[in-house]
Amino acid sequence: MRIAVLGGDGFVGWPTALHLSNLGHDIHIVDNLSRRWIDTELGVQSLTPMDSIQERCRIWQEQTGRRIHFHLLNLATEYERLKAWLAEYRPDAVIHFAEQRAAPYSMKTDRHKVYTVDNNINATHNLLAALVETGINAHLVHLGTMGVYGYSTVGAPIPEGYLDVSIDTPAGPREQQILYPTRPGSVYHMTKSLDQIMFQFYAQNDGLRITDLHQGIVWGTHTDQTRRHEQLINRFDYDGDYGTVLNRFLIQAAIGYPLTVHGTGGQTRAFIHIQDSVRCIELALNDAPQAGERVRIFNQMTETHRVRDLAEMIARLTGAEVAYLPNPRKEADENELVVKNDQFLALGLEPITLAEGLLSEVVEVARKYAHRIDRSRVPAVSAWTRDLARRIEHDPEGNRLRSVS
Ligand code: USQ
Repeated sequence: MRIAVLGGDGFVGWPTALHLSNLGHDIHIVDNLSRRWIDTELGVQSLTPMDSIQERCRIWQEQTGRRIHFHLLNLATEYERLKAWLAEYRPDAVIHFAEQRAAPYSMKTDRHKVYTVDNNINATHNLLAALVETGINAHLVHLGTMGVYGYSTVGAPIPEGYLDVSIDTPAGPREQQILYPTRPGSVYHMTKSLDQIMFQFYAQNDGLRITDLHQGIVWGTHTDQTRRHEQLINRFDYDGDYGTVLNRFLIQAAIGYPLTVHGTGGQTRAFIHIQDSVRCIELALNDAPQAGERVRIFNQMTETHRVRDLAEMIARLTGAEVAYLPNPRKEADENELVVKNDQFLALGLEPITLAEGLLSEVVEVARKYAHRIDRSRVPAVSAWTRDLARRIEHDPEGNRLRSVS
């Protein structure tokens, strides 16, 4: 297949491009390199040293003989170029990762909220309009998030996208399936909730073939392909805005930094290893809906964990100290979370779970590149409201946070 990987320079996009190229697909990365620019804005860098996207593609070709093409294009602002690109390259499938993906970044200031909405909503809508206009009938696979559901199960497992409801009508109860009601917890998660509505409309109105993957928190850094060469290494975010919880705990353990649990750590979240993430995308690509079908939704996660249990497990493994900090986010202190993921299991996914070996691999990567870590960028300083911001005064090492925010 000819596959466009939009956002193919990012944390999941890059290993996905390699995984699919390795399977023999013709891969075209389309990216505006905004994630690299955000690193510059924030004054942080990936823990792992990343080469330019062109250099990464060159090394991949040298290693495997397979070519990955790169196209510099901004989906959100260059609609005509996007349309022309699709008309010229006519991909069979489009994988859409090209969105600002960090909840804390989306909540930093009003400017970051506006940027996240402008970028994510325009990117998705431009893509949908351009797919209709060019009539190329490509299967669109979108990286959504488990966060569209909110994180409360109200006692029942979270289904894969659609909820069975019974509505009282004058003629008696009527059964229906509706999109699971969204309950985003950040501006970023809100954009993914809005994406769902756009997908529903374009599938119903124009017969676009769309799969939406509601992914949990990705952990790990290497996949089989990124391990092949030092310069194919994946990015690894450790900072308070882009670093995600399990990977952050692992690097914190590696550098002797207290594990930064927000609040009581009673938050339960869904997780998936990066290797499973790329495998799920392959499985979803091979299971495309037909034109006229509703959006196919998968829960792309393999297990759920409570934040404090993860911290305590890593503390046991590594001897790290655990710090319980005021939570900068507005979120439930404690929640139960049960999630269905039957569809990927039925397609043959064999989940990688939190095995000690894979956890230690991340700690080893972190130790190797520890000299690249700026400790002052480890604390999470983006607060969801002004009131919460007032509570975030010191980092776990006792330094005043205002000096680094
Ligand atoms: N947390 C800590 N300590 C930290 C960092 C986070 O206790 O140092 C807590 C947070 O307060 C939150 C939980 O861990 O309760 C998860 O935070 P996170 O930063 O790991 O994940 P999140 O902000 O939800 O976002 C990440 C990805 C996003 C993806 C989402 C999937 O950045 O792109 O959509 O995970 S999900 O969480 O299932 O919605």
